[in-house]
Amino acid sequence: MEIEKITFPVRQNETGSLTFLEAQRDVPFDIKRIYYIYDVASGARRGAHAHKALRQVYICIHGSCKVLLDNGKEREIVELNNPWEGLEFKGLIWREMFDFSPGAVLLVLASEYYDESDYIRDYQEFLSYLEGKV
Ligand code: T46
Repeated sequence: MEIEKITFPVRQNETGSLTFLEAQRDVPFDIKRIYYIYDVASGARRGAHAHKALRQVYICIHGSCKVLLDNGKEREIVELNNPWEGLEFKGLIWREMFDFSPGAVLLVLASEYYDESDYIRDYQEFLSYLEGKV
């Protein structure tokens, strides 16, 4: 699967923990946008789309959630449950987020401003788009 796990620096002492990340250093692109998903209803699924060009890193900064990844050939489920760990998408990947723990917060670092035309929100269209790219 075209993903990479990134481990961010942690500074920890008896008073608590701090994690930081710097664009082009800990995250391999310039960050133009940050957004976060929270207050997710019990049992809800989000996502069900792919991005054509957007570069992203997902970080579950509180609680946990699972991400179903599908590159058209294989499927994999990754659990995110560490505030110091990022999931980088490195290819065209269909994704669905589910199993959010109560209070979970999924933070996303993105390389571009919001652009709906970058989304593929239909699975058949995703497969066709993949074929066109091969
Ligand atoms: C992703 C996952 C993890 C905006 O207006 N601006 C924005 O920057 C974003 C991200 C969304 N929106 C609008 C578009 C929809 O009307 O907010 C609404 C909810 O977005 P969406 O249904 O795409 O939410 P998710 O949770 O399915 O997906 C979002 C991101 O869109 C996506 O890039 O990777 O979070």
